Amino acid sequence: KDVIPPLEQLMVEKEGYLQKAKIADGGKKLRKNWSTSWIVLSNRKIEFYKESKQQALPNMKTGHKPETVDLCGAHIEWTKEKSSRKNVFQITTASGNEFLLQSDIDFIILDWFHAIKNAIDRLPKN
Ligand code: I3P
Repeated sequence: KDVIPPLEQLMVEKEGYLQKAKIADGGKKLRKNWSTSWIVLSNRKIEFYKESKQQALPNMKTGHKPETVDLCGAHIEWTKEKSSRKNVFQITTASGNEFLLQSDIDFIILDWFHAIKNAIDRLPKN
């Protein structure tokens, strides 16, 4: 039987594992806690899952929503000050949420940086 993918999935631009730490929520600093996250980038948002989206589907059915980052009005920049790790960039949302993303593998983090930056640059700033 043919499975019709949800419309949202047709717009997925990139997905994969990165190290993630949320360091602020609505401008309020959080204790840094790195964890592996499955990152799904689409036109105007990023979703963070604990495991791949396919594996996460049963959870979604029971109403567990992934953490979502609205890229409208967001900023992305490399940072050396916010972590002792290499290859770290920060995404800051219009609502004041701050996320660090990291990979030890140079080309992987570079691909992600450019994909997210391109998505942000295509969006209106508010
Ligand atoms: C933090 C943990 C983080 C580290 C952070 C520590 O300690 O070791 O991995 O960030 O450094 O405070 P804890 O687990 O006790 O909260 P990096 O790995 O990014 O350096 P920081 O305080 O300099 O941010």
